[in-house]
Amino acid sequence: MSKFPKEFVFGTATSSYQIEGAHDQGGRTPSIWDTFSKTPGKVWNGDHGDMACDHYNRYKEDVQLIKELGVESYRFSIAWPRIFPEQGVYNEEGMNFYRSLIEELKTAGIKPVVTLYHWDLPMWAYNQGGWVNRESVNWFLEFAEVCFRELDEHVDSWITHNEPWCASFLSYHLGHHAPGHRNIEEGLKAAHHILLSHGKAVQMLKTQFKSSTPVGITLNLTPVYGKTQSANDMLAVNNADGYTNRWFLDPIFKGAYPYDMMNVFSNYVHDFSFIQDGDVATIAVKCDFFGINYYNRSFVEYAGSEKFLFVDAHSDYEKTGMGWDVSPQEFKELIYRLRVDYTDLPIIITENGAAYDDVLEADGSVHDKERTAFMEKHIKAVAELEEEGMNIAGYYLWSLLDNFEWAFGYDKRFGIFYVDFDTQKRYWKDSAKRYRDIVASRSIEVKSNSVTF
Ligand code: GBH
Repeated sequence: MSKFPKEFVFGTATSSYQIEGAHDQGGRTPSIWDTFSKTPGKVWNGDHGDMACDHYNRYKEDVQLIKELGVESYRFSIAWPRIFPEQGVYNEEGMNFYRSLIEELKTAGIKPVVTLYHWDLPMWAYNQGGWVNRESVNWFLEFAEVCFRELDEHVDSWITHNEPWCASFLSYHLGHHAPGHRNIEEGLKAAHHILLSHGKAVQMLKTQFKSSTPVGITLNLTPVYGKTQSANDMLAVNNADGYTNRWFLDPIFKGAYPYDMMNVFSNYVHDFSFIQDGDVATIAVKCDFFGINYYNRSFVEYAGSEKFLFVDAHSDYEKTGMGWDVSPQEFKELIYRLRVDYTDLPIIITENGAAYDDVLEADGSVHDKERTAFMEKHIKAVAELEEEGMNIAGYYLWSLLDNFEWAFGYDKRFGIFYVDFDTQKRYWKDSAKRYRDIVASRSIEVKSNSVTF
């Protein structure tokens, strides 16, 4: 049995567009996700976030669920178009929603961890080029400034950005996420401006506001493994690792983009002048913790020089409902590597979880065995990392509620609470009960036979 230390924080996480709904309430204007999800063919079944979990109107009920779950902390994000519905126009009513939410959390004894940007870029910003335009750094700073000014004294930790890889490459290069562009130069520019806005926001919080609230950034990291040990497959591994992990880790922790990837990208992009002198030093600003969202390892192979960098290979691992490899051992290996190659900052697992096809029984129960086992394996891995001195400061389960799973709409359920999207009723899944027990005992004992270490 593994015990968690007193200071270790258990939590659960969500994001604004995925749960809030109320798309036209409180002065909010559309974000790129409103537009993208209403563009035919972009999101499964034509789903969108107009209603989502209606959390904007039901946040009190949801805070009660978090309280009953017994976790110490809740991570959520702020919808930028609620705060600045138009460029330069601050909307107090939007801010009031987050003030009320935070007040409710505090009353329930739950620590708010706030992400500034979890992908809902206002359309007014997109209409001027979005993250591809270097001006986006200033737009973001204006947004960050009012959030810091209004909320800093009530917030436990700030996260500037959630998963810059998704907000840039997946959105502007691969086109799977809003705004759905397919242009590598745009992807690189978006990534750079997002990282730069992170560095500048951290500087602003620390110098202008003289705040001591811990601040960090969250990356999605995917440890990469090759189908074989052949030189070609190892090249694919290096490319995949460079594309998904190092392009973000290196500027943040080493103050330089990885030269090998710069070289690879220069086959596609010929002008890197968007990376200006001094930018990378700003990106490398010292933070107080490092956030990681961990879902799966990736398994790749080389597919010929005409293909882009690498392709996904078939792996015989057990899969989640997303088709992602269940890979807690690789999660541990990722942390070891970060400790050797990158940072000794406290690491917070700001997301970990899994989607499965859940069945709501007539009596209101949901027996989500697989999700429960997934959660146990990963929490056990965290406990072991803790015991090995890896300095993991917290673990946030993704997600509190079934919600709008981006390009997959409502088809994929990540919640530990089941949401009936017709009635908006919430139900405890078995995984939520198990998580409640783990948090209450602050220890993990894995009973299920399917869990092996
Ligand atoms: C997170 O992103 C988001 O922060 C959150 O909003 C979202 O709901 C949640 O995860 C669940 O998806 O094809 O095997 O290479 C997830 C980031 C990045 C995880 C890409 C899976 C690649 C899978 N994802 N990654 S694979």
